[in-house]
Amino acid sequence: MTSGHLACPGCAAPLAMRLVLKALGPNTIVVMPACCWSIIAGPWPQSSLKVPLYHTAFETGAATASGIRAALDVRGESDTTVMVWAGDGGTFDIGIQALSGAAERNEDILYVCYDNEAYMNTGIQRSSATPWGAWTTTTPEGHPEASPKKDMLAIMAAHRIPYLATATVAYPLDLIEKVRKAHAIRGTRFLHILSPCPPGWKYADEETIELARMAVSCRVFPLVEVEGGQRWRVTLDSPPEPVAPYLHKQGRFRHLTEQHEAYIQREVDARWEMIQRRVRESGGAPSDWEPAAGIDARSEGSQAGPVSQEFTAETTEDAGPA
Ligand SMILES: Cc1ncc(C[n+]2csc(CCOP(=O)(O)OP(=O)(O)O)c2C)c(N)n1
Ligand code: SF4
Ligand SMILES: [Mg+2]
Repeated sequence: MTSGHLACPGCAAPLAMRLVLKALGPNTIVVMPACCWSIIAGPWPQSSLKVPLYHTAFETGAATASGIRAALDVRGESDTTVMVWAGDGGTFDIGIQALSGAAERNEDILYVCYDNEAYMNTGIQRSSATPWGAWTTTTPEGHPEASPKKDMLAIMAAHRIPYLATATVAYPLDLIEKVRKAHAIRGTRFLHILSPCPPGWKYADEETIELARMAVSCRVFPLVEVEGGQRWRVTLDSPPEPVAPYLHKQGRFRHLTEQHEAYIQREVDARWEMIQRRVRESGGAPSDWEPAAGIDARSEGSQAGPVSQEFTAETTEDAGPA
């Protein structure tokens, strides 16, 4: 990736791409459904990406990548990485059918979702990755997001793909290490990168890295990896910070009351406990980690129920300090 991209100032998404490509190297083909990055790359031939970039329809990221993979295999080019680079809308919502199909077939692709928690390219509409209580243009003040963020990690783990992980731009070494692991594995690999967006989340441009760091430290976005759908590991842990300061930094949450914040804190704590349970069930941090041998590297996984509650009057009344 070169300079000259077209992202807004402070956008985390170009940094995420630069780190991922640094770890993957030039023998990479990028498949990109419609998203902010379709614009960020810039128009050909001035694209800021110096690897082949295939712009594709919104719902077809994983299907297009599967086809390119098959064509490369016919040509004997098995070393080329085929990477889908999609937003949360293109992954959690409209692209999930193609993604689920590819994961179930264990296609030999790397799927990266950079998650800015809304449809940013078209003007900040909510997606199923938008967190509960957040403002967007389709969940305006008075009617904030009423569903919990879809648990994509659990959904992908249930597909028992060889490798999946969460990462964010505030921890570049953790991110690069995960991409390297994914690169060494064949089969479907999924990387979920939290990607703060200043205009969408409504914060100052220079606070992107700090917000990404806070999302991890308050456990809104834990850094984990899952091997074979079964072996869960937290890759970065520290004493938890409260969620409220993270919320207060973002204009999209400014309408929330203390009760709402307390409710979000309880949801975050409950999800963290679910992740801890999975880590314990899978025997804790695997010390004998080895790249999976190949596309048959599947194993049985465990499943847990989602954590959810409607944004209702009852929620507001019930909510209180945990
Ligand atoms: C089938 C279809 N519906 C709608 C659109 C319009 N569209 C283009 S980008 C986009 C938003 C993508 O959101 P997301 O995947 O989260 O990526 P972001 O823009 O946030 O980076 C939408 C709705 C489209 N291109 N194709
Ligand atoms: S709208 Fe957000 S995600 Fe899109 S380019 Fe701007 S800062 Fe990045
Ligand atoms: Mg998005």
